[in-house]
Parts: sequence; structure tokens; C-alpha cells
Amino acid sequence: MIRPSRRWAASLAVTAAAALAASALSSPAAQASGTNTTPAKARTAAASAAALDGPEQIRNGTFDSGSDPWWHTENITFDTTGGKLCADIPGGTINPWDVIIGQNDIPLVQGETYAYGFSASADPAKVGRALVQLPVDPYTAYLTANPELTPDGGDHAFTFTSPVDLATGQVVFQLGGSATPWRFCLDNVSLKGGAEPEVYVPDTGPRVRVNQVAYLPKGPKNATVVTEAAAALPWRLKNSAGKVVASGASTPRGVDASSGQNVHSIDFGAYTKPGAGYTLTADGETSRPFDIGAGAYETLRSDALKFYYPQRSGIAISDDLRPGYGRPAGHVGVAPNQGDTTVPCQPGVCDYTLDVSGGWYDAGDHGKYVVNGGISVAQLMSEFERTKNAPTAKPLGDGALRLPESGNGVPDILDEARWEQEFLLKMQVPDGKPYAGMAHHKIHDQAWTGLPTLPHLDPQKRELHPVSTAATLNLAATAAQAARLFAPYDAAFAAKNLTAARKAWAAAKANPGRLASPSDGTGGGTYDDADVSDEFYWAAAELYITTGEKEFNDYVLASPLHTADIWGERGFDWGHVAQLGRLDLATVPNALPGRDQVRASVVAGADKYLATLTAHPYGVPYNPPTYDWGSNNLVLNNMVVMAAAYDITGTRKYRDGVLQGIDYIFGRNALNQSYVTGYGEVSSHNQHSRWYTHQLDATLPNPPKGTLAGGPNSGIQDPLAAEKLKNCKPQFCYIDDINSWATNELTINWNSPLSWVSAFVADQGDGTVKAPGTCQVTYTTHGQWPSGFTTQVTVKNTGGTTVDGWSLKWSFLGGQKAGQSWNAGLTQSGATVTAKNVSTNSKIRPGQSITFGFLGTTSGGANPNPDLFTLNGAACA
Ligand code: 9MR
Repeated sequence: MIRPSRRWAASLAVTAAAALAASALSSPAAQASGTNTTPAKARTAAASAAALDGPEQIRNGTFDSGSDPWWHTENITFDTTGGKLCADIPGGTINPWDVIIGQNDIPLVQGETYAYGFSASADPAKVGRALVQLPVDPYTAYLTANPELTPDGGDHAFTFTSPVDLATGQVVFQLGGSATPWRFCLDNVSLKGGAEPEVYVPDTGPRVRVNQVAYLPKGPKNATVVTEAAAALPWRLKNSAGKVVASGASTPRGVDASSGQNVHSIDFGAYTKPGAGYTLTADGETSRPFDIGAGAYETLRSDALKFYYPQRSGIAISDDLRPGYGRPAGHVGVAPNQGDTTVPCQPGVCDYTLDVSGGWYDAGDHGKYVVNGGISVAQLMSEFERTKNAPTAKPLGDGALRLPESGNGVPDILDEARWEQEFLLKMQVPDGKPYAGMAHHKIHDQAWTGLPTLPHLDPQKRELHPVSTAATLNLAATAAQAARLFAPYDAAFAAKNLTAARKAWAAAKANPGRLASPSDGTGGGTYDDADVSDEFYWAAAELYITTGEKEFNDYVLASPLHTADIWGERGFDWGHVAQLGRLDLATVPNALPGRDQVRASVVAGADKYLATLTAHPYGVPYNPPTYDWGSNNLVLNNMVVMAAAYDITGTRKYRDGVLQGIDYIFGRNALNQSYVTGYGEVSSHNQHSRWYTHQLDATLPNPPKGTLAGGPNSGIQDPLAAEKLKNCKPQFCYIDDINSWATNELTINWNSPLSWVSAFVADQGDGTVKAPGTCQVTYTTHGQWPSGFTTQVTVKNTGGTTVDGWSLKWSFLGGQKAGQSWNAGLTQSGATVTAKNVSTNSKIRPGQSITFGFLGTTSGGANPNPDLFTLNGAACA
């Protein structure tokens, strides 16, 4: 695809306000500008003195002469008896703009910086909303502030620079949205021109940057120190008792383009002792503390997946399963929701309604998008599928994620993936309708909702948007993958997916150019993509792996993408999915001609990312001149490629590349912070979301532990980032503020590589690289007929000691079942088969082999030889 630029940003900024303006008097919080009272992590250059020189723009800001010219919504009255303005704010309103106090006709001068201030109180305490804005549709806000108001009152001061010349500016206080009544008082409102613009300087703490979570004891350990020093600096590693346990000298690395900083790197990988609370000191600065140990990644791999359950639409989130995150079901047709059980199309798009309830909300908004759902569910399924094929992979079982479905005999990760896959299936156009078999591109609100809006309180009309080839191929790819993965657990669901995948493929072939519109961005993201050749390739690859059929074999081999260098510097994402196909062709068993070259191409991609990482003084496998929207997911996806290369080759450097890459995510970066909520001493926790809005409303939670922030984005498309991060170097284009939807959103397709990579890291245990097992397996299918096959397996002991009693494991691709066997006893759980010796062949002497055989049944799909066999727990060569 062509990477989208600012289009989405522009339409969000305008349409969010426009939509709500229809039903309310002022704009919502989806867009924000201006500066807040000193945020915890920011210092601001003083602005107030100069501003005081400017002329006062507010009339009667002290309420000494009654309330004129202030106005209010009809649900309150003014009381100015105490020389200030007070009002009883009713309970039971939903939106902030349901109760407003304001003043009109405030002149604003373009480019002028203003100091805005007031004293205010709330009893009981509340977070208010103060805006300076356009008084008419689209109600563009030039300043949005969320002052914390207390019963004792307090002064609040802000500055902002007006982007417009406007004689009719409006100052408003939005006070609605409280379930219970409260009292608001206001005094000394002042807006003066002539202020110095504030300069936002992030608090980046100590100049020694480490992975604040943990280094694996036997893995690489690297840090970065920001310094003016040109020559090497001494460093010391201290344990939690303050004792120096290792020391050395740094390596000067010059000026890093991604941060603009002069930096040195530090390698302390020789130290391997596990422990908590280590610190690293260099150039007079001591890093934030970190662990040496493996435990954190075991927890992270589940937390990164647990993220999905509270993103679910169409089901109540149980507070028992997710304490603090319980909420009613969103979009199940209960007022004020308008769906998603009978959703019409946008006018003129279709004449039917669909039940598209369920699925995950995409991100911080309430939209559900097939292309983004596609890559997300694919990555979860691939995380599971990797456990069948990668020597180090260990599965998470049923119950590991505390889901409503836990205990149903299906691994929880598949249960979670199914929640989304069921939704993707529902987006397919039914038989007999125009474009039958295609998938609608997306379903979302007619207009953007404001912050905060819990899913069940979203009153907007929901609409299906036109079908697209990209969405249809996402459905084909994920349904084909689901067909093989669910086959051992639910044959009917697997078959339903395969049918849908075939239909989608045929419909996409018949309609190869139905592109999503780049301007269809009102109320939801566009996810437009002008090039769908990669979606075709991905879908063909998945259909081929599942079915083994000639049509898909031929399509894959003929696609120019099959041999192209697809390992670009900017990584892959929802709009660049050839990589998903190539990775699966390389790592999932299949009989594609030339598969060795496919595997070699993944290793070549990993070599590129490793080279980028090695050259980067912060160790990042991503280094374009500007960072993209959601850069953290691109960094992580480049790690997925290195991890796949390790799974394919067993070569340590690829694994170590992943272990270094995560350091960047967890704090070895210019901002000295972790991008995963709850991991690291300082971590992102105010990600943009309509319902994890703790920053705006203390009664609501922050995003759950294990939530990835999008990360630095040079585009800084939202007004807050645009104001605070102007001219930022790539790594600095990030702010942990709920209003920064361009740098700090959470999404289902960003947590999916986080979860994939954290599972890979957890699988590495303490970092010891296991020697390959001393066995060699020959698996030969001698006969195959439509529903069955017969296979002979030979296991050779290539080691120097006798194996006495053996158990050989492998996993089938899909729905195969091992039946009658000879010379071994076979049992099967899911797709995994365990063959155990019989009494006559329990010993395998060095250099000797044993042979056993079995009859199997298939569910009709491909039946490739497994790639991975483990003998007594160790992977065979
Ligand atoms: O992740 C998307 C990113 O690649 C695009 O550049 C950006 C602008 O089109 O949109 C991002 O997706 C957003 C989507 O449009 C709406 N839901 C939130 C997504 C994350 O910010």
C-alpha cells in the first residue's frame, strides 16, 4: 500500500467535532490542543510573566457584576452571590458537553500565544474540561485542558498559540458526564495575549538507558549512555545492595540520528547472575533499576494476550476475570447503543443489514475494521502455530489467560483468536447479494465519539462500509489459517472457515480492484490501501498451506512478491502483509516447491534487521529517517523476522537480535521509558482510548498491564503532539498523554506482535541456548488417499549414548488424526501426537535406528511432513 499520510489525522480532527456538534453545544475530546498544568513528566519554560502584559480578553471574569455575558445550558442556573460564579451540576448526564458554561466573542489573533487561567472548585472533586474553541461546527478546539478540580478550589493556568484569526472565539467549561450531582464554582477567568510559547521538555531521567524490565541471565545485555564525552567512559554494574559486580568501558558511537544525541553503548553481557534491582552507572549517572532474570517475560506473554478480552465487543467484561475492568457488553443492541446486531450499510451501499456483533474494538475508538482485525488475529494464530513447529516454543494452555472460555479444552489463545475470527466471518456478504463472498471493509460509528465514551454508552449510529478486496483477502487468509488450526478442536468451525476462505478468494479474484476509499474517514479510520497484491499473496499462501491445492501453489509461485525483497526498513503492518505469507510458508510445514529458498529469504531479511540493529547505538532493528505511525509495532515485527530466522536456523545471533530489540521497547531509548503499561519503572499508561480514560476521569482505569503504546511517530498528526513535539527527532516524537492519538494509541494489531515476541522471549528461559538433540527423524508417507494415509517413521540416535525408553512428539498441520500404529503406541492431543516405544524397541543404541508406523486420517486438507520432532523433549536435527 501507499503509506497514508495525514489524511486520517485531518479528518479525525474535523469530523469528531462536527459529529458531536449536531447533538451538543461543543466539541468532544477526541482532539486536543494547548498545554496543561505542569504534567508529571514534563517541565515547561515559564510563560506566565509575558502573558500578563497582554490585554484582557475575558469580560467580567471576576463575576463582581453578576454573570453577564456568561451563558449556560438550560439544565443549570447561575449563582453569583459570593462574588464568584457557582452552579449545581445535575447528575445523570452522559457527555462532557451536556452541561456547559461559556463566553462568546473572544478575539483571537493567529500566531499569538495566550495565557489562560481561572480559579475553580468542584464538590465533590471532578476533572473538568476547559476549552477555547471555534463557536460553530466543527467546533475546533485551540486549547483543551482537563483541570483537576477539588472542593478547596485552586488556580489553573495554561498557554496556547492560536492557529487562526477569529473575532468570535469561545471560552467554555464542559461539566457534564457525571452520574451524580456536584457543585462547580468559578472565579478570576482571564485570557491574555502576549505569552511566550511553552517549550515541552520531556523528563527523560538519568542519561544511562537500560531495559527497565529484565535482561535474560544468559542473553545479551546492552545499554546506551547519553553523553558529551568523546572518549570511552568507565561503567559499573551494581547489584541491589549497591555492590559493584562488574565494570568496563563504554564504546563511543557518535551522534545517533534517531535521537539527535551523542551516545555511547555499553555491553555488560558477560555478567550472568540473576537478581533484581541492578543499576548501571556511567558518566556520573545511574540508570533506572532492572532485573536479570526470565520471569517477567513469562508474565508479559500472558498479559500481552490478556489485553484482548477487555477489547471485546458484544460481551460483558467480567470484573472477576479482569478486576477493575468489568463493564457491560458494548454494541449488543441495548440503548443508547445502536448495534451491532442489525447494522445497515452507509446510504446507497447495500440494502441489507448484518449481525456483526462481537470481535474486538480496533483501538481507542469503537470501530471494527477487517484489515486490521485480519493481521491481529493472524498474529495470534501464528503465535499458537509456532508452538507446533519451533524447537524452543512452549504452548500456553487452556486456562492461561483467564477467559470466559477457559476450561473448554481449547488453548486460550485460540479461544481469543476465535472471538475476532467469528466477527470477520460475519463481515462477509451473504449469498444472493451483490458482491457475495466479499467482506465489508469496516463497521463503525457514523461520527467520532468523544473521550470518555464507554462502549455500551456509545449512542452513534453504526454503519457497514463498502466491501473491499483487501478486507476480502484478509478474511480469506485468516479463515484459511483458522481452518487448519481449529480442525483438531472444532471440525465444524474449521470447515465453516475453509468454505468462507474459498468464497472470499473467488470473490476477490472476481473483484480485484475494489479499494477502500481514502476519504471514508468520518467516525472511523480509513485503512485504505492502493496496492492489494500483497493481500492476494498472503491469502494464496494460507490457502495453499491449508489445502495443498494446485491453484494456490501456482498463484504463490507466480506472484512477483514470492521472490521480491519484502524486508523493507519500515517493516510490515496491516497494509504490508506479503511478509505474513512468506513467514508462514517458511515456518509452517508445507510441500511448496523451492521452500528452502523461501526459508533462506526469511533468514536474509533477518540479516538486514540484524545489521540495522548492530549499527544503531540504541540497538533498534528499525532506523528510517522518520518514524511511522505505530512505530513500535514495526520495530516488533522486524523482531518477528529475526525470531523466525532463529526458529529456522537455530543460529544464536538471530535470537540475540530479538533479545536486544526488546531492550528498546522496555526503556533503552531516548525517552528512557518502557512503552508497555506496567512493565519498567516508567511506562506508558495514558494511551489514547475511549474507555481507559483514567487521565481524564479518576474513576476509570488506565489500560491494562501489558498494553503497548503506538510509539514515536514523526507525523505528530494530533494537535497535542503537533504543539508539544514540534520539530522532534524521531525517537522524541512521542508523549504519554491520552490526547495524543497519533503517538500514544493502543491497538489490537500492535499488541499482537508484542504478544508474539514476548512469547518468543519467554520461550528462551534464562537464555541458555540448548544444544540440538542427538536424533534424526525420517517421516515418510507411503500412501495417501482422500481421507487417509499411511506413514513410516524412523528415529536414528545420532548421539554417543544409548536412549533407553523414548517418546517422540510432532504436531500435524491441521485435522489429521493418528490411528492404528505398529511398533509404537500413539496418543494425540489437539494436533500433537506422542509416540512411545513398545517393550521390544525401547533402547536405541548410538548410530542405530528404530522404525514404527501408523495409519492416519485427514480432514481432506494438505498433509505435509512435520518439520519438528522432539525426542524425550529435545528437538531432533
Ligand atoms: O495504524 C494506522 C496507521 O498505520 C495509519 O497511518 C493511521 C492513519 O491512517 O491510522 C492508524 O490506524 C488508526 C485507525 O485509523 C483508527 N483506529 C485507531 C488506529 C490507530 O491509531
